[in-house]
Amino acid sequence: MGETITPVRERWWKEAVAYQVYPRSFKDSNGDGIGDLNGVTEKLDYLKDLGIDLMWICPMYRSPNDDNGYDISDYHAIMEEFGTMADFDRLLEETHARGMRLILDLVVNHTSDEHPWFLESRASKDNPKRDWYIWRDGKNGAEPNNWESIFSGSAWEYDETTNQYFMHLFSRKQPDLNWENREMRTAVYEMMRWWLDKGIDGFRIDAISHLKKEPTLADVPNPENLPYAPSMVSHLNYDGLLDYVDDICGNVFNHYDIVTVGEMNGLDAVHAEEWVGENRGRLNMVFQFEHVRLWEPQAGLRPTPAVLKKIFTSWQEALEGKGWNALYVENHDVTRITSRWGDTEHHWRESATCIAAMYFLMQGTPFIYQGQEIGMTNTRFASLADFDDVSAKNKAKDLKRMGMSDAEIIAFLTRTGRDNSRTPMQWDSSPHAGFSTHQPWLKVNPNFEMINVENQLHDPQSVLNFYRQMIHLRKREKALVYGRYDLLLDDHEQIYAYSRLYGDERFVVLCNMSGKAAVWDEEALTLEGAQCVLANVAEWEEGYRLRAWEARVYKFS
Ligand code: TEU
Ligand code: CA
Repeated sequence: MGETITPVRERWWKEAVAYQVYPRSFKDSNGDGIGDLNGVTEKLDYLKDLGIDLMWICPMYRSPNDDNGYDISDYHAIMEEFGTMADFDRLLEETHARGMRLILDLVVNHTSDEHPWFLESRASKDNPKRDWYIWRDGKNGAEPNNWESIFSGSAWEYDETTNQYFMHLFSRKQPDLNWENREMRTAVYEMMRWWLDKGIDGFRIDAISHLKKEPTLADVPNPENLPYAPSMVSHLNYDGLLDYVDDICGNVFNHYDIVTVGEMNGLDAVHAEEWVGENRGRLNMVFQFEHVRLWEPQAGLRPTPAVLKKIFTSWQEALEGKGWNALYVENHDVTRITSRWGDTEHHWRESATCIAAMYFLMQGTPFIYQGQEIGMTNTRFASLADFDDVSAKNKAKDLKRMGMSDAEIIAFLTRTGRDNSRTPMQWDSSPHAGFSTHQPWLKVNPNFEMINVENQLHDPQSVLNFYRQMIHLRKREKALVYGRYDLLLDDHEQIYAYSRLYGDERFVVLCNMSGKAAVWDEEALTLEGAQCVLANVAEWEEGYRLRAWEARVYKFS
């Protein structure tokens, strides 16, 4: 303690609390069972009241919907099911009218195969847009190389018209753009400016780690020995990627007062500063993946506090005084955090709020994914037909081919599937959880009568009210925004504890990440002179003891 702290520059987006909306599942305003933009506008007061300053909305562009909007066929139009451009303009205006900001999802690793650029590109080998995508001849009558798509199967699709294959790292309806092509980049930059000139406040940049491909497109060695898809090794965070990022920033981002967050799978804390260092002039934050580990074999197992401490602390320390980052535990691609790390059976409320305090009060801009603030959980899938996600459907086919039974496949996808976080938002206990008046596009989680916004709004002990209190605490206390992070009780097997130090102020966050009571020694961490400013258990006891999944925040002054 008492060391000098490097001052970090104060910025609105560092003080902001962010919220991610998955529009298809947030709120249906016109009774067709599909969430839409007017539904989001309807709920802006709810978000404002929760304390949200910044909203990231997942793709709402024109799309054939193979990957729920991440396959864009027109960057300048709104998906019909979501509404119109006028609806979007009103959403933006109403967001700004409430003093909140809105960022869009920028999906430029690929387009839809129905995008006019791709239709032209596939038309002939000498089409001017041929080189906007990645085309290759087959090798010995098969795919150009052994890369696998992240959504199963080969990363190449054969196209009869010109007897060549095109690359798709995601679904076969998501052909990858060729970032080596300058004309393509120029067109993409124009599109970005078009939205920024409309007045949006920034972008979350989708799948940015994949923009740069290994130039020789060589086979990946020994794919069967890799813990996950070989594709990820050869085209994830490849050398030269930062040159593309510099080009995007130089041509577009740096000319606007905006916030940018890159989805950066494959980045570790050691290299984080290259991406978000304040002096680098690149991105403001990244969504790193180290704590998510969705695609690793152990997916579904609860990580130990030791592992969480190691990962989070490495990121906090690497960026202290140098750069900023996004904090998150959920999004539309991962399972629900209380199901994944917590204990929905015995300590649902406590574990949901304990995990919240753990990640939210570190240094960085916290993001909340819709429904996380009420402790939504993974759902139940009765049959394979209950899955909607293209990656789940492809995976199911693969597993079936490998000889797995339907029951085994359902169990696997229940544990790992992205549909878990895409079930409709649970607003109240009326039919369809108040999401819609119509049967929703994806089944509502059967626990909606217990877990919903309405039940929690007026219950002071609810997960929702814990989030609200925590958000308002962070807004009051600059130390919780800018203060330095230090890990405490490093070797404790149950408790994740850390402090935030800012000038003379010090906060201590204590989270028992286990289902058993935990004690610690006063010599290791004293609370003398401190005041409890937040707790997830009403009648908390004084002393050096935390109950199962208990979280407390103390202020020293
Ligand atoms: O996800 C991208 C994504 O998950 C990869 O960056 C990741 O590296 C990979 O899945 C495997 O590790 C984004 C969106 O969040 C997701 O919903 C989309 O399906 C995907 O891009 C394609 O646009
Ligand atoms: Ca609708």
